[in-house]
Amino acid sequence: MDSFEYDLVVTNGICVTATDIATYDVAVKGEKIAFLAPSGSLATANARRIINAEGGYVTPGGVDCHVHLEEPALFGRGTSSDTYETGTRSAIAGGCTTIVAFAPQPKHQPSLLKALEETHARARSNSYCDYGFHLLVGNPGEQALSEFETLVNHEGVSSLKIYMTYAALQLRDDQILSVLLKARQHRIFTMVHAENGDVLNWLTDQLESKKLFAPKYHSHSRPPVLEAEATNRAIALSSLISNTPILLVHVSDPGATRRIREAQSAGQPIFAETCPQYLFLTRSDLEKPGFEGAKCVCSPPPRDKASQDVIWTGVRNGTFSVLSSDHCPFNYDDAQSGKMTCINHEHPVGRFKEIPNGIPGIETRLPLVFSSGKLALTKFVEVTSTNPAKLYGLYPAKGSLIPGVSDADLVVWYPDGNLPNVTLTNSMLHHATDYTPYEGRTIANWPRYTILRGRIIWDRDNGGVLSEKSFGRFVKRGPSNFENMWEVVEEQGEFDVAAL
Ligand code: DUC
Ligand code: ZN
Ligand code: ZN
Repeated sequence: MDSFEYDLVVTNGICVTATDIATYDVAVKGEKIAFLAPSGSLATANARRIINAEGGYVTPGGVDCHVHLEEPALFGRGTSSDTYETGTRSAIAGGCTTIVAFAPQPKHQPSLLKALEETHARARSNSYCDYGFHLLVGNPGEQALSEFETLVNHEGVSSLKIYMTYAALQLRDDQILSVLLKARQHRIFTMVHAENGDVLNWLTDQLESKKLFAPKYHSHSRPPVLEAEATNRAIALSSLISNTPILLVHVSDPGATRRIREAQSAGQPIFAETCPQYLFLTRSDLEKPGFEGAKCVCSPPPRDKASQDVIWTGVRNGTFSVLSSDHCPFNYDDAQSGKMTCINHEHPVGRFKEIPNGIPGIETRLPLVFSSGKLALTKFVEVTSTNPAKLYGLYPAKGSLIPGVSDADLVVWYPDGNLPNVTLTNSMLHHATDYTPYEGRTIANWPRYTILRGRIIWDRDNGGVLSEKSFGRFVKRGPSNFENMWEVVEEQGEFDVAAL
């Protein structure tokens, strides 16, 4: 028995939640926030450890609910370059304390539970941060649909993702309807990758017939209308199944954004996510000479500056509830399993259709957005921590600073102006990927400390990563508790085809 009153105190910080900014000291007992006290009142408390925030902001730990780690090669021939170990190490160095990653079900695998078990095996004892899984449904056959109940009631998996593109994953509209119907019955939240796969395959063939293979043609194969069409279709399918809640992931296009806003204004349970690549990159990054543009090949592709502005507005006005990383990394200079697998004698600047889709960003998400100064800090916390926690059934243990209730997951930032501007280089980052698309950007702030369940796991000035890869825990998630989503569904009643 030791005689400390608190395990940790953070004194002299400015606490920010999704609703409030105020100076408080934070007292931690065990893994939970014990209470918030008047600023400075705990500066000499009897605590095992006291952190002086020196006037810096203190935010809830980041919650990133769109992360791909160790996924088998679903996009072309590549293999994701981050394992659970390296991806979550990168997460905590960037202030993220909880992720929800994907458990992919390949088309040849009839069982979702099997896919889940295999993903558990990859993550177990290999995660620096807390984690959960979304099922990535590639084969919604009878067996998979019959397992929804077990997923949500026994496995703590309350969300899934479906794709409207990629041969390996694309679902037909009738399959999407079957998934939405089962998801509605079991209160599972469905994420949708909305791009029209058939149209983009046709456009790709057109480009290839003209010998247009370079990375920049990736964006020609996926023009904005293709995202807007699929978004509209996903919204229509959701409304057909008595307004089953869906979330459009990684939205990049103003047309899609307008359609989402319209559906939301009509009272439909349509939610949306965007990502840093649609706020900080543009099409010109894809158009860099030679193969360089491959570093920014992700889907949908980064758009133009005017689209970026619309997406920023959508984050501010609530069209987008969440801002996730969509961390999906592939090494650049790697002809075995990275971006360069598509380069050969016939295609010296590569072949865009074979470039693995995805970019790294789990560590840079919070620093880029926090430093941009483009969001009120309460909005920053809302879209990067609180809303993802609510949408994916992690709240209020995650995503807030509620005494006695919330886990002591915190980020302590440098006091404004105290950190000389950081020039971002890949060598600073903790992932296992050989580049960052944000190389050379100037960043004004960075997480100084990251704290997970009361333990300091990242101290930028004294040792960097301080924890072990076994400290992260699997979190069983309940149903979404965002804006009474499922109560509203309850009131609407179950789907009845005869009522259509
Ligand atoms: N979709 C994702 O969600 N991540 C990476 C690539 C993709 O198409
Ligand atoms: Zn996607
Ligand atoms: Zn993704």
